[in-house]
Amino acid sequence: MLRKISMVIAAGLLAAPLAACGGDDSGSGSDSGSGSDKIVLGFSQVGAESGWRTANTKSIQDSAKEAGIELKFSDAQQKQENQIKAIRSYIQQKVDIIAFSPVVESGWDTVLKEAKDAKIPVILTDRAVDSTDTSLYKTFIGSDFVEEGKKAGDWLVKEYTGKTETVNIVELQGTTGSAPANDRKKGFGDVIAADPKFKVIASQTGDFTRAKGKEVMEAFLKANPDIDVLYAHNDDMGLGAIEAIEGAGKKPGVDIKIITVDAVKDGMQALADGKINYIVECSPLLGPQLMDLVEKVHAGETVPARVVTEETTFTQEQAKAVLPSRQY
Ligand code: GYE
Repeated sequence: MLRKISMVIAAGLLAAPLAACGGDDSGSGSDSGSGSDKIVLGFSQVGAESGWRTANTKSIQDSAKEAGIELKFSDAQQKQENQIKAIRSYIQQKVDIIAFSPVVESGWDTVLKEAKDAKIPVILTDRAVDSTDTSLYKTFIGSDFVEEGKKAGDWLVKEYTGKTETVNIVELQGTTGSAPANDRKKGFGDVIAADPKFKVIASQTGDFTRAKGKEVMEAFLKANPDIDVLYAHNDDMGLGAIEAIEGAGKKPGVDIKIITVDAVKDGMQALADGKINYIVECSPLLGPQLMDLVEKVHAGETVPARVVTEETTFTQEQAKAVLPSRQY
């Protein structure tokens, strides 16, 4: 009993910081339980760490508006504890559906069980959880990150076909413990393992941010005079690393070849400018499909357990061609 009361108080206290982070975005003034027949969706976003994330947030907010779904939105600033608090607050507010992009893969079972007990369906977007009980969520919509890592590795293998010298690779990993960091590392590693000339000489997290990407690349450059390739798990870290490479008097894209993932506008511009060599696309425009799933789940329809986003890859020439019409 005591626990229950303190939880309610904690949830009440939470309402203020949630609102301060952009909070309820619907502007409609209606809330759950007020008799409005709008579907109320509570969405817990990872943060605002990258261009990808900004585009993803916009896609979700725009498409909720378009679909007439009331969106309660909160930004967890890349902290799992904030996401858990937000989810608990949505449970307490009795939203119709909860969707979230889990910052890391592990540690969700308890809060997901709480949502299930409250009979609030959960949809995972963008990133996966490692819960073995798949009844804890209805569906998972997002990219195949292992496949993205493989595509990055495939390009490298092709680029160095016929060459025998060692290729020294440094890797900037995404947020530690996140699905895209784990899977992009794995997919890439599996492909390049087929040829011993590829050597990953340093691999560290840059937390998916530009600032961290720059900082870690500076350290890589100091410790390793002979870097041939940078594989960055997203464009933002790659863009930060470009600054570090230029700062060290080297030419990104030429002295050090760069492969990144995402294909946001700034990344595509650097690719077109010859500073990045190859980008594996990861689409952040998940909003329309998410709203579609929200409506179906709310109506009690069966939805596929997994919805995989379709995506492509870009060379420098392809980037030049598509840049003018790029949405994000
Ligand atoms: O690649 C990165 C972002 O989860 C797919 O998160 C997403 C990743 C994306 O910070 O830029």
